[in-house]
Amino acid sequence: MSAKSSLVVVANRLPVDRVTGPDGSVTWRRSPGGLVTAMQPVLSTQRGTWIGWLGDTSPHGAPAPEPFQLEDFRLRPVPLTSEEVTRYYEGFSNSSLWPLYHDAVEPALFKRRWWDAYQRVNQRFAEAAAEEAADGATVWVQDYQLQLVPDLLRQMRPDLRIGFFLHIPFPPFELFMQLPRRAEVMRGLLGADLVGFQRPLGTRNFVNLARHVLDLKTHGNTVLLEDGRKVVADAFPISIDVAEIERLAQSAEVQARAKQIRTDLGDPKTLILGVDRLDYTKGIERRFKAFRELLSEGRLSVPDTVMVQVATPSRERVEHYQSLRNKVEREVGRINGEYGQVGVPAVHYLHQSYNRAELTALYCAADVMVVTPLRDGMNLVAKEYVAARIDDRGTLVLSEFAGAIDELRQAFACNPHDLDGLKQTLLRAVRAPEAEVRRRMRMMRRHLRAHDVERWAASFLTALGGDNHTQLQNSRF
Ligand code: GDG
Repeated sequence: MSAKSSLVVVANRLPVDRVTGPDGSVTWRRSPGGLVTAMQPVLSTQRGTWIGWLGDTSPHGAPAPEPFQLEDFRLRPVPLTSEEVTRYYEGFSNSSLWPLYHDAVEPALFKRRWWDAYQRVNQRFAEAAAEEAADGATVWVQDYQLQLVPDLLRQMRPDLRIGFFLHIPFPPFELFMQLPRRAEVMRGLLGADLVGFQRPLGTRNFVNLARHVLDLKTHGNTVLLEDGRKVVADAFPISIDVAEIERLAQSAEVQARAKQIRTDLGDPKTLILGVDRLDYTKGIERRFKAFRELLSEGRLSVPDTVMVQVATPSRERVEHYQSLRNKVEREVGRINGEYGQVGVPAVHYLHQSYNRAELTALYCAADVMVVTPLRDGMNLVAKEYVAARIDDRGTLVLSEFAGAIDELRQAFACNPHDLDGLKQTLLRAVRAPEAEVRRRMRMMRRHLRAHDVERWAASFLTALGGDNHTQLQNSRF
């Protein structure tokens, strides 16, 4: 066995984007993202390895691409066939687990062959981790696509410290019990020493389910397994690279671009912004409906107020996402048809991906940011918007169903299911007096600066590795 790294990160995707040269040659560039930024310092000091999929497909039985070095990282690709992408990724992960874990806002679909692929692919990731990890190493497994990895890995390598972090909500008993393979999923997660969630609610749901699905003893946040091993569950709210966003927001280019965006929009009094992956959990339709009703009642009007909605393309081969796109685009057409003017649409809808600088310029240009998910693990967009507001201006309308609401207490909180309430909140955010706007934004920025993504990673790894942690567990029984 080639035991190498004292820290291994296992995630569905490697943190790289494919770059195709003019001659057709393929190279890889580090993709921007909070997780990779947070992990970089620890990975580089600990000869770390990141295991994940490159995002392409390989023919069945083809040899796995060789591990490679990218900047400070060692990357170990895990190959997937196109059938596995369909069944493991688009199927079980994104058509069964994703909707079920998000309050079943769309019905979760289950197919037995999806589960078989999910198991097979989780086994492959676990084997790769077992090969890469040094004796007694720490392995940190990420997210819902890989919930079986902790236990599979523990069976192969009982010497490892294994952590798992779930980026999305962990559902309550009533929903989780629908999962045909609920016991296997719980067993998979319980292979970890530490299971992390975004919110305390996820922790509570998990500990409850360990009791009810597997009949295990629990004490506070700790689950006691039959063999005496203890698993701790806890909340570790994820964050963003605050310094990086502030640096972008301070740059002359981004500031000039923010001005230009407002000019291009006809210098509206109020620019309302939404930025989301085009996903049915994000409540995009709810906010359009609220905006349309406010326009129809004359409480907002074009061209004084315009809305920009970035809807980044996502999971386009999954059926729920295709029908969502149709519904959203029909609604945009309806709003613009009824309330737009020549040269001034009411909603500027952008079904495209942008670079970080352009996103930051949009955050800086906005007066009101609307983040209205029906359920969301955290929502980093809300945090990025706050970090970008180095001028202490701009208001944030934030759903009570996003994990971020626990920390961004000065946002204008809304229940996106309550349309009248959402309209009221949106109006309050549009009309908030400047002194109040600044006070709210200042407090949220202060919180974020003290709680960035580096701190998140450090607190998880400390909890996973620290002796204190083990002592704490032992003292509870
Ligand atoms: C999952 C959980 C949890 C968006 N459009 C573009 C772009 N983005 C970036 C945003 C932000 C990220 O994507 C989206 O993060 P969110 O947190 O908002 O949502 P999910 O993708 O659903 O993430 C979520 C998160 O994991 C982390 O744990 O917060 O609850 O669902 O960073 O800026 N980035 C670029 N171009 C775009 O067009 N470059």
